[in-house]
Amino acid sequence: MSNNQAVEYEVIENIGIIKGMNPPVNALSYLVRKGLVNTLKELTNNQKVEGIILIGDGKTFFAGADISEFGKPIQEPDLNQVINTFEESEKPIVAALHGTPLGGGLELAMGCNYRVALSSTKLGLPEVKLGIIPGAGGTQRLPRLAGIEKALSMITSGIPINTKDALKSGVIEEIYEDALIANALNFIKSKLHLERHPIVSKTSDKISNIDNQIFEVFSKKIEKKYRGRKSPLYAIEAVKASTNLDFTEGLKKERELFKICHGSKESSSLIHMFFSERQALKIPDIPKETKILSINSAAVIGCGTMGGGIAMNFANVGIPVVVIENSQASLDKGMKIIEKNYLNTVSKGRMSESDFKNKMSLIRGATNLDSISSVDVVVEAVFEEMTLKKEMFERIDKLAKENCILATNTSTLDIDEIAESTSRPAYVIGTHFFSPANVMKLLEIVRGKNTSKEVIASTMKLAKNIKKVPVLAGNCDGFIGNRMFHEYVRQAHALAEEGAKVADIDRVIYEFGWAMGPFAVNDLAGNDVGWRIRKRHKKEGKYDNLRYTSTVADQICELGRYGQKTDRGFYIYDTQTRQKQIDPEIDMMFEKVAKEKGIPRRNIDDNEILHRLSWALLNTGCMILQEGFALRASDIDVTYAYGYGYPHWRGGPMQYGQDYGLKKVLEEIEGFRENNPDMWPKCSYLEELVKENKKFN
Ligand code: T1G
Repeated sequence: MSNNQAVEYEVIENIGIIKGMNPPVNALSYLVRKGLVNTLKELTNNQKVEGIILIGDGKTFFAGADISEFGKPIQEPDLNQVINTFEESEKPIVAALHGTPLGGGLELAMGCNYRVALSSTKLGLPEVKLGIIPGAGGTQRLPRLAGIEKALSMITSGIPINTKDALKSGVIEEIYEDALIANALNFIKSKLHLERHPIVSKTSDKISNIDNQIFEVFSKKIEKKYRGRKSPLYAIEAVKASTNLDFTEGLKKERELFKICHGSKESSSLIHMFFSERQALKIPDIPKETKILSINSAAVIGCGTMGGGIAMNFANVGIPVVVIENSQASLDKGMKIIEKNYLNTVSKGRMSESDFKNKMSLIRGATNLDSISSVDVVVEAVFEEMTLKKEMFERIDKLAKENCILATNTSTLDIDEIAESTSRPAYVIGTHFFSPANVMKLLEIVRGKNTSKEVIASTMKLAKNIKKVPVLAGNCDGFIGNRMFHEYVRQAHALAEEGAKVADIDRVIYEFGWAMGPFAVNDLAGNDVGWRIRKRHKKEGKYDNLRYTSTVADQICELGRYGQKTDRGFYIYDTQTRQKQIDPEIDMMFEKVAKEKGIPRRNIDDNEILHRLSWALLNTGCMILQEGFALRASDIDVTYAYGYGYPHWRGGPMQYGQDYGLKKVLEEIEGFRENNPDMWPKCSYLEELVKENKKFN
């Protein structure tokens, strides 16, 4: 029977079953909340009903509050009211969990008397990932169920746990392999004879006599791990309240802290990220029903750092992959690195020995290109050099089977030129992985002018399957990510030539929340990579007339200071510890170059460093949007958050600028342009947005 469209119920014998019907994830929207309360009332009044099962229809139990309602006035009943009604029910309720009971969903389940689950269920309180804390009793009920340590770990990380863990820590009572409803029916029937049923908020054994030191230890850990973030710290405070306040007061404290987080920039930025990541999957000119090519086997050409990492992505999800090198020695070396990477995970206890063996068995090495003849996708990851790539694609074209996706891992080269060396440009696409390729989540997918819709849709799907976050880019030099990064690094060099110290530039960026500053990144990636690209640009006549041309970057490469791999780059690295040390020599090199170029030196404050670097990214991002090489500003934000270590909680380079105010950003850019016209190309798209007082998309 239907209470409203979002909640239905039925009665089987003496048990009422309340079912959430809000696809795709049963988010607890207003209609669901209202439906839940009304349905419970009906079942309470139904004399025949002695016990109740709460379940979600479709792929999951309630996966949390409806995020799209955030920021709008709350329509009652709010979730706390719903949970109270369930907790006070006269008839026992079991929450039957499957899929992803997350956030408000798990909070609702904890308001029921019992919880049982299918074994594949993942349970969690991921609110900190949205810059908030659990706001419907999660910080008060989870510690009572699972203990302080488990609650702190789950709530501050936001990472869901599996059912084994949930059973062990007392969050659920039983696990089933299948037949959830039938099992839940038996479960609740077996409890009907009891006079009393457990109520989580009324228990306290697991929160008594807690040593307060645990909160300090967690806070210290969190401050380091989530540098700059506030919500995980508020979450700790809320959990602490469960130990020194009674339930009602604890709930009030949670609400108070929830409200602080709810209105924060951290939260709006992370929510922007959540929706942007999903939006990036939608390609306007590619209909949902586009045919998807199935990918059950893969080949990766090149088993260097990138190739090996790419191959691991396939093996990790059970796709057999052949890696190809041109000599047995290089292949052996590459395979050893893959093995070492996996063994590292095993030694940390994050992978079992049998899992390791299974993954390694999916990766086969070969020195002959013929091995690609039966695979569904080939990813070329050879040296970044056009002639070499074209030769390789000519050979791949001759050997690969019909319908095979031919992907290149180029980070800057022209996809169309590569595609022209084959007889099937419709099957050629860019798949730009980020280093280390087995870790970094971003996959920049580059469409050439002839890439077919099927190939684009299939590659986007493949990216999801191998657990990457895909963003579609157009075929311009450097695509989205590196085209912007190139300007960002050029700006960093200009700052250093004008008088900012290398270490100060990196410090400002690190303090802003990036994983590393631009010079440290270059040292990590290898300064020779950019050097090669600049040499190619020079050959192509690009940037010839520019005043800032990363002169010192070229000079240090001429000195063999390629970065961490040579123990010297913009910094000096300790061979053993990798600890970096400032090298005054480098700042002197910048000073010398400035003198030669006639660039006046001055003191540059942190604010100017941050804004010039931030707006260099934003201005280039706007140029990319104007030229149609990115679909939307939010795709650029996703690119930076998942591929470049940009702090998610700042929302990405475009959103950060928009939050600051595009009008102010443009005014500052115009000021910077007076000094350095060639670094700040005028972008009519940005000017138009400001003129019309509009926002991105
Ligand atoms: N609210 C609204 N929409 C949601 C949603 C939610 N909670 N979760 C997912 N969607 C949409 C999503 O935008 C997408 O839409 C579609 O559903 C499928 O999602 C009071 C305050 C559940 C693991 O943080 O982690 O409870 O793009 O592509 O890969 O304390 O979605 O198709 O139009 O991600 O199968 C806490 C967030 C909320 C869970 C499923 N809950 N969701 O992954 O599908 S805060 C969360 C997820 C809260 C309380 C607080 C995942 C998923 P579209 P999808 P999926």
